[in-house]
Amino acid sequence: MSQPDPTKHDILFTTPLDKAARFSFDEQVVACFPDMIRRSVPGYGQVLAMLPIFARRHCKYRQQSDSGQRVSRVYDLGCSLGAASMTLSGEFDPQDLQIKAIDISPAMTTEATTLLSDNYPEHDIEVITADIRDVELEPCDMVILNLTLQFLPAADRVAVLEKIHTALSEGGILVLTEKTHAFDEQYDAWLVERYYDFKRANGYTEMEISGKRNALENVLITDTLDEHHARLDQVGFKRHLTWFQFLNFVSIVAFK
Ligand code: GEK
Repeated sequence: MSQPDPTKHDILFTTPLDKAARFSFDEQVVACFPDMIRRSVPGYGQVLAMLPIFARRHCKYRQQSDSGQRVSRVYDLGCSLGAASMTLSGEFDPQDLQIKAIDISPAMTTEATTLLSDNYPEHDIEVITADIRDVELEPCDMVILNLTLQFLPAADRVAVLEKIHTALSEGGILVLTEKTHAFDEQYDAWLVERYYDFKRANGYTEMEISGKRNALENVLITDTLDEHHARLDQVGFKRHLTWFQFLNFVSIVAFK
C-alpha cells in the first residue's frame, strides 16, 4: 500500500526567507504535507477520525451512480492529499460511496490520485483539479471543507457555501473545519500564544513559526466562530453547531 511518506519532515521554514514570499501548495509543500499538517493543526487527526462516524449517520444512499446504483455522494473540497477521502474509504464498502475530491493545486491532486487509487482501487473516487469556486456540485449527502474555506477570498465564501447548501440533499451535512480568531483581543492573544506553544512542542523553532506566519499573511484569512455561524445562517442552514474546538481551530457541522 502506498502511503504519504511520513519520513519527509517539514523543513520549509528552517532557513530565513524573503519576507514577502507567499505560502503556496506546490511540490515542496506536497512532499512534507502530512508531517506539516499533523504538527501544525491541533486536532487534525481527531477531526479526520470522526468523519466516517458522521458519514454513517447522515449518508443514506440518496444519490444514483452512473450505473444506476444507490450511493452516498461525498465531496472533499480542498482535498490536498485526500486524507479525508482516505479515512472515509477505509470505513465504507466500495459500492456504498462515491467520492469527489477537489483541489486547485495540481501538485496535490497528482499525489492524491496516486495515493487514493493505490490504497482504494475498488472505490469510486474521482480526484479533480479545480477551483471550488468554479465547480458545479451534484446532489450529495455530505460535504467536507476541512481547512479550505480559510484560503478563499472573504468575498467568495458565501457563494461557495450557498452552492454547498443547494447541492446537499435533505438530511445531508456539511463539516466545516477552520482556523479562527477570537473577537476579544486578549482571548485571541492567549489562543495564538498557546498555538505557538503547541507548534514549539511539536518541534518547530521560532524561525519556522515566524516564517510560516509571514508566508500565510493575506493567504490564510481567518473568521471568528460567530462569523462562521452567521454565514451558515445566511446561506440557509437552519441548524449548525460547533462540535469540536482545540485552541483556535474549530469544526462545525451544519445540517440541511
Ligand atoms: C485535509 N482538506 O488534509 N479551490 C480548491 N482548492 C483550494 C482552493 C480553491 N479555491 N484554495 C485552496 N485550496 C485537507 C487539508 S489544506 C489546509 C486542506 C492547510 C486547497 C489548497 O490547494 C490546499 O490543498 C487546501 O485547499 C488547504 O483534510 O494546508 O492548512
